[in-house]
Amino acid sequence: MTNNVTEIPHRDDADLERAQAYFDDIIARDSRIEPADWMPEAYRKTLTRQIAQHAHSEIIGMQPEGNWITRAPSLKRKAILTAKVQDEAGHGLYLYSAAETLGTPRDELVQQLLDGKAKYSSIFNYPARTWADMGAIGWLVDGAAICNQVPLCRCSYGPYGRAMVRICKEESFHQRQGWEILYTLSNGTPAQKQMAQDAVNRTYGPALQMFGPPDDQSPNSQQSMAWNIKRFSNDELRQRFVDMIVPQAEALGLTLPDPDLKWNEERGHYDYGELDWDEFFGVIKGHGPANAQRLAHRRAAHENGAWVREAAAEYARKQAEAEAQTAAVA
Ligand code: FAQ
Repeated sequence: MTNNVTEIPHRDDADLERAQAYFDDIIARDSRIEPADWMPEAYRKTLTRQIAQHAHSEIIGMQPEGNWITRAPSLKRKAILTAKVQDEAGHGLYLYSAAETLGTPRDELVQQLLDGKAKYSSIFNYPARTWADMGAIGWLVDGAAICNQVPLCRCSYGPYGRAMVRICKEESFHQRQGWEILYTLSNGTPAQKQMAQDAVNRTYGPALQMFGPPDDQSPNSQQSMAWNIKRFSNDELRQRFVDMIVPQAEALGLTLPDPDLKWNEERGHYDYGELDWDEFFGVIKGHGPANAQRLAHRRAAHENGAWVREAAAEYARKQAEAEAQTAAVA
């Protein structure tokens, strides 16, 4: 759904009220806000925060798997993993573009990440210890990402919702390839099966925490849901994910490391145990096992890429100069 809405310039209080009423009407009709539309500053701010954090997560999220490309066990596995990591880079780029439409330039957003001021997903602050982690990341991390992101395809902000459609399609392939790695290991030697189980044990809790803090500790959820940015609360999506992965784990022949996990007939959902929220809040404050390493690596990659940015800027300058000269002659 799109609107052919043009920006309503607001000059006085009455104009502002009309603009706000127009915005409220678009949200009430479950239609879409586009970059040129008027929007409340708080809406712009929360979207810039969420989309930029999401973009940073995709970019930092390349590291745990990127580390394993040279150690993939076959040419086929290497090709698949390379393609997946490249997809994540692409997701980061669409998302920075979507965030830029809200008015903050990409280099400013990237600088916030490099300065350690912007958050990115907690999950990427854990090391990937064995090849089986590639399976667990694909199955559980991409699986959680899909569960969280499919509803975002209906986000009220047009550029974000549209970017999510393609991202979700690619994440589905990522989840399948992870599941298939684990399935192969689980049906391999006892040592391979144990490696798969250990990776699932490591990844399960942090993957469930990707959905964010519990609803009663989530300061942004209520307003984001009222604005149709988020469609479900953190706990609702976490529950949906748990219900989805329990039968998948059974099909894999692996167990999920939660003694409290059991079907609740009355609720029609699986009950699951309390997660370690102290650990989560520590990780998002920068104290996870790999936070420092991830940021150091990103800063080094950014510095190494300086010459590309300089060359692109110089090329653009020369093109503009040539166009200006042509225009002056004509
Ligand atoms: N990690 O009030 P809420 C992927 C922050 S992409 C770190 O509940 P909100 C693909 C939150 O930002 C994974 N920080 O916040 C892939 C807020 O910060 P503030 C990323 C977290 O926004 C796979 C504060 O805590 N996905 O995996 C986390 O309403 C494999 C309070 O929280 C997205 O970004 C966390 N887990 O809900 C790539 C999806 N949770 O206010 C490579 C889009 C919360 O201090 C390899 N984002 N925080 O700045 C969202 O859906 C939402 O932003 C939530 C958080 C659900 C993440």
